[in-house]
Parts: sequence; structure tokens; C-alpha cells
Amino acid sequence: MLYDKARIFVQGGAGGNGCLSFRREAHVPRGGPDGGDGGHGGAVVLVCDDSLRDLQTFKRKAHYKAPRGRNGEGAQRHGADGEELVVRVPPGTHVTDWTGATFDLVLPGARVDIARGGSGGRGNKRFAGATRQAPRFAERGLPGAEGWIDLRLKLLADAGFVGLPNAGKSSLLSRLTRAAPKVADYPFTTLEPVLGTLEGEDRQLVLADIPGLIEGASEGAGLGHDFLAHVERTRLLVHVLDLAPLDGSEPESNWATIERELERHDAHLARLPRILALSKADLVSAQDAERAAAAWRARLGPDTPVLITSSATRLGLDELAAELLRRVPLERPRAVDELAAEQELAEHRVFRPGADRAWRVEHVGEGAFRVSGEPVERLLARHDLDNDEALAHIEHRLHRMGVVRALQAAGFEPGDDVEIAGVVFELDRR
Ligand SMILES: Nc1nc2c(ncn2[C@@H]2O[C@H](COP(=O)(O)OP(=O)(O)OP(=O)(O)O)[C@@H](O)[C@H]2O)c(=O)[nH]1
Ligand SMILES: [Mg+2]
Repeated sequence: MLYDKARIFVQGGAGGNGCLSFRREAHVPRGGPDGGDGGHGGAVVLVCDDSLRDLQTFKRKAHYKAPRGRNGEGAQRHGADGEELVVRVPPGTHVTDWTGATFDLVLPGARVDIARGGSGGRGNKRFAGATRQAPRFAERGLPGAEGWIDLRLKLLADAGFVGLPNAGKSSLLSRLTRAAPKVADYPFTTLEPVLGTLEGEDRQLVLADIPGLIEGASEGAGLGHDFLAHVERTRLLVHVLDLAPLDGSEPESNWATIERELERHDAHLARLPRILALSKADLVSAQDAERAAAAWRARLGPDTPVLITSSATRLGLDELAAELLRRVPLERPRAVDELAAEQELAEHRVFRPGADRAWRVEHVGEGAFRVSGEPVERLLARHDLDNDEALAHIEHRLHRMGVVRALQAAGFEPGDDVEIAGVVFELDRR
């Protein structure tokens, strides 16, 4: 069973709370504020690890929570940051987070900060100033980012075997590599992609045997559709075409069916280089096989090698192996470079601090207003609302942010109710 999909919950650690504390010294009757800051919460980080082959580990464990930051302490001691939680995924993992942002983990060692930790709260020491020498409040740490993420594994094979069910794909893979896929005389024997390694003199190629495709596969018919995603990243396709289909169908129309489905799934697949492997040559005469091959060469042109093969007699298998080793480019494929570039961009996107400064003010009824938006909601989350001094601080910040001015512009008068993040205040009580 190939586990190529998983859904997991990730949660960055909460920030530690800032500390409310005053210095105590034998000779100083009333010491100054000395509460330290809370530590940052740990992040959940996805790391690409090439010792992993699939997403199996996520079947057993679906929740990943990074540790929280420690609380600040007196004597200006800051809380320790929470450690990051590393979640390892195999190369070829495609990630979609809860906002819809996507990331590809292709190269071993690549990292994505998938759930940031919350920032720590500031200790009361930080709020001391000329006008407020003894602040009796400290900030709370903020919660970390959290949500469900979807993981999808797209195999990273060099070449993919495609063809109708029963065409002989698995038989070829089992002859060319040490993989032992199931082979049987009924369609859809192969239910999941199987990988095998073709050993060349100086290099190895990873070959993927894909479940048989049928008419309509690109729209979801049969099994192949789910697995077409796996051939997206191959560099070459081996189209396996049965010379003597048992069901009496025409090789020409069988060939066209597969090519059409590949094209419909993704135009990029249609442009990948091909090898046409005419299969089961032992079931037809040598002359018929040669005649068919000549016709295919004429039809496909010089860029597509056409080989006569038989898994039963090993006819043409050395040639197929040699052709694969020759055709799969030595240099890292462009697609992977592009993915790596995207990956850097993706990481960039992740590490950029939230730039959203937006909040808005609404008049929701007689003497009632609502303020929404991340910065104001964060301000509230930061503080203990039962603490008068903290409330005064919030009010001060709302003035500074221009929220009170905006409220006044909307018709607010001192004493009116203002709701922020579900909490109702009376602002500007004077
Ligand atoms: N005579 C002969 N039979 C073959 C040859 N290759 C495959 N077969 C037979 O064809 C049938 C299908 O072979 P598979 O390799 O399972 O075909 P597949 O394309 O992987 O099929 P699916 O997994 O169902 O898509 C089996 O009964 C094989 O024994 C061949 O070269 N000669
Ligand atoms: Mg098969």
C-alpha cells in the first residue's frame, strides 16, 4: 500500500506570558518593575527527508504541536523560546495549508515553516516610562498559528510506464529492475504505482509503473487518474502498447486513447519525451512485429524510439534499458530546478511577518460600534481584561492606532459601547 495522501493538524506553540513583577531589595522600599518577557512559541517545521518513501507515518499520528514559550520571570529574566517541532516528509511532498498556500518539498533538507509559534508577551518592565513608573500589568503570549494541512506525495521517478490495463507494464518493470510488481492476466492488476531502480553503469534511474489508464482517466474513470499526478514529474514516458490485445482492440486506437488522457490531464505530460515499447512480441510473428514497428516509426517520427519487446523472451529489453539510460537527461531536470526556485519563494512567503495592519470600524446600532481586524484583536488577546491598568493601556493603544479617531468619525461618543473580538467596552469614560 502506497500512502500518498495525508491530512494532519499542525499548531505552533503559544508564546510565554510576560511577567508582572517588582524588584525587591532590602534597602529599597519600593523597587521598580522587573518582569521579564515571555519566550516565543516553537514553530512546526516540515523538513524534506530522503530516507522516507511515503506518508505512512501520518496514518498513525495526525496532530503535531510545537512546545510553548516559557513565561517571563522577575529580575528581568526572559522565558526560554519553545523548540521547533520538526515533521519529516518524503521528497516529492506537495503541501496545501489552511489558507490555500502551497509548498513543494522536493530537495532533501528543504524546510517550510508551516505553523509559526506565537510571540511572547512583554513583561511589565517594558511598559515603564516617565508617566507610568510602576506598570501593574504585563502582556500575555499569543497563540501560535494552527490548522489542517494536506500532504500529497508525487513520486519522483525518472521515467513512467503508461498504457492501458494489461498492456504489460508491470512485466516490463519486473524484468528491467528488481521490483516485483504483481503481474496477472486481468486488467487493473496494479493498484498503486510501483517503483523500481534500473542500474546503469554509472547511474541509476527510478522507473515508475503506473496503474493502467483508460478512456476518461483524466476525468476520474478507472484507477489511473489519481496516479497521473505521479508521472507529472517524470522526465520521460515509456508508452507500453500491446501488439496483440486479447480483447481484439486496435493498437492504433489504444495508443490514441492513452495519449489523449495524458494530454487532458496536463499539457506538460503531452510534451514529455516518449519511448514506444511494443509489448508481447512473442505473441505475434517476427514479421508482423517488424511491420508494426515500421508503421509506428513512420507515424511518430525520428524523435520517438520504437522498440519491439517481450517480457516473456526478453526480446528488446537490453535495448529498452539502454534507450532509457541514454534518453533521461543526466543533468537535473528543469522541472526540479523550477520547483526548487518555487520552494525558495514559498519559504520566503512563509517567513515574511504578517504585514496585515488592517482594522475597521462599524456602526452596528444605537450607541454601539464594532472594531475588527487582526491588530486590534491581537491587542486584546495580549492583555488581562480584568486588570484596570491593562485596560487603560489598551485604550491608550487604541488612541495611538487611530481607532478612537475612526470611531469618532463614525459617530461614537464617550460612553458608547465598543465591541472588539466579542468583548464589549465602554471607551473614554471620563
Ligand atoms: N506472452 C506474453 N505475455 C505477457 C508479456 N508481458 C505481459 N504478459 C501478460 O500480460 C498480462 C498483463 O501483464 P501485466 O504486466 O500485469 O500488465 P499491466 O500493464 O501491468 O496491467 P495492469 O497492472 O492491470 O494495468 C499478464 O498475464 C502477463 O503475463 C509478454 O511479453 N508476453
Ligand atoms: Mg500492472
